[in-house]
Amino acid sequence: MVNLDIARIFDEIASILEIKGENPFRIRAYRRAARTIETLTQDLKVIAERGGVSELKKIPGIGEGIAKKIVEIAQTGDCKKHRELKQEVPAGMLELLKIPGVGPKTIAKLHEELGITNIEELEAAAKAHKLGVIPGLGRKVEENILKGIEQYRRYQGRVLLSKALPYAESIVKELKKLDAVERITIAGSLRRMRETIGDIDILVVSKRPSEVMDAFTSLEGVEDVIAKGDTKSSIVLKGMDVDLRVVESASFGAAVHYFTGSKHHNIRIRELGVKRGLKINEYGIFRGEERIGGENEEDVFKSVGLAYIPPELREDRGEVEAAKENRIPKLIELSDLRGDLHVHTKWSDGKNSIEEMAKTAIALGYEYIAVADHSPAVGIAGGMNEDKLRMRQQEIERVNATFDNFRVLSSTEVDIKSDFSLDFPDEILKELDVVVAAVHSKFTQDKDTMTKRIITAMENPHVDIIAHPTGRVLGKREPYEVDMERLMEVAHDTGTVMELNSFPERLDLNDVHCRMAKDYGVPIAISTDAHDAMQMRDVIKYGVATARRGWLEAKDVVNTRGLEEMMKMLKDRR
Ligand code: DGT
Ligand code: CA
Ligand code: CA
Repeated sequence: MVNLDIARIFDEIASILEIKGENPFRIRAYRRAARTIETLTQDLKVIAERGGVSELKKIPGIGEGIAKKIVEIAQTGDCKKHRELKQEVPAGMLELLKIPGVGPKTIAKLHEELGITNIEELEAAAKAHKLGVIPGLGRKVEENILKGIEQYRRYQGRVLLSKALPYAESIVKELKKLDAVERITIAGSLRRMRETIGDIDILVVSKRPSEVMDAFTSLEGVEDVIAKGDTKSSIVLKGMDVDLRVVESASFGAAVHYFTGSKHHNIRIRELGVKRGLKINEYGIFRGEERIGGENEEDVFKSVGLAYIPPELREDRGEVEAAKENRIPKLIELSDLRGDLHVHTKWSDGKNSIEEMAKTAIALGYEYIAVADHSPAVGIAGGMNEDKLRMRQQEIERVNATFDNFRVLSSTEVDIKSDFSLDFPDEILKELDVVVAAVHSKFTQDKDTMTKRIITAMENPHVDIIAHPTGRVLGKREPYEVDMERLMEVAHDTGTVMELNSFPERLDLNDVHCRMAKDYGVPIAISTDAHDAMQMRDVIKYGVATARRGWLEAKDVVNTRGLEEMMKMLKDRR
């Protein structure tokens, strides 16, 4: 149980209470606790084990009742209240909560007025225009619900990379402890670092598979064992399906290649094999009946005359052709990064001070960060007014005076307003080291308007970077409509950098857009948008993974440069 799991339990308790129309104060208490826990920098389980209820109660937003539940969850991995509540509402109604734009209040209303208890009933009612007449809902809501259902179905069964990766890594760590495990690796879409993952695939070499399978199916947190055999077992863990395959040593490389996929990539490789009279499958590389290779993954590529292709590129998007002609890029790595050009501090909605963010950045080996606190229009995010901005400048200077080889750059994430204007005047923007501009409102403007809105920002000579250029939030908000090719043209012409926001639910630009940027010669800033120091450390790997999937090399990314060269790239307007 990690903090996020505990927060999820309290959120679900709050939602069920809300569906049932219970006391709003209790509901709010659970929600507040969930928000607190989500952003907590220490491990709740550790606190609960060390200090019990009394220490937990010291955390703001956590009262006696909730503290007790945290102790219960820490000790038993389960919460009785949560389990009981879940039995009081139909499972289908709880599933409705996962539809973007449908909250507990709406669910309660839909149930009361129309007796709706699941997605199918909701969809039918919306299509028959029965929701429009319910007070407080209306036609617009009806439309949004239908869109939400469609979106939910598209993501159904898939989880974010950032959810799957830590669990997969901990499974690998556990199984590695077994003597029976000779080699082990993650495969599938997770190894390719796709932004969402259908199921986790793990491969093991062992001469004693039943021992491995026993350990696998009895891992802590296993919710269900779907299949258990000597070569393959499947479990459900934290709501995710996990497949484990045990193969023999001589097949390992071939199996890793096969189960890493993608399927389309595999088909291309197999076809190349056929042309050379080879049979390539998950057991090895064969000429007739004879196995001629397959112990290591490299064998597969060599056997068909290709250079090694990194997993992130294996989507049949031209990587086979590139490998044939020795044009596989030298993909960017985490260690290439020398700074972060988009972080928040306490001066807007961040949790850490400038100094704390700087020290963490130094520990990461960075040479600079740009503190890009929000502008006034983003009120809910504690946007700074001009006075606050000036006060912050003094603190930046004070902090910078304490460092020799590190620089805090003063920056803002200035809002691009729906009337195309920027939320700070030019006189303010020109004083800042770095200006990051982004859209935070009116996501529904039409494509031409939105494109023009962002282009207008790019044309402002003070704007250096466009943050999260499509505004998407995976599974929650679709990207707004925008002409990406046009944006790339203008970014190129104006010398504007495009951000790759590393937040796992954003990854915006996405992999395909990154590659488009490279084709247009538009540099990318891989930034975290971190709201605390831990995030700055933890989410950057998802940005780098997406950049790799977008074929980016270190030279395509501005923040692989040292301070001076990076600033020169930002300021060199064409
Ligand atoms: P996911 O789990 O939906 O995120 O995506 P993957 O790519 O992990 O797909 P999965 O788990 O169904 O299968 C793992 C890999 O196994 C897949 O990437 C390629 C390989 N594979 C599965 N089925 C086939 C197939 O019918 N033909 C070929 N050539 N490869 C397959
Ligand atoms: Ca998979
Ligand atoms: Ca699978």
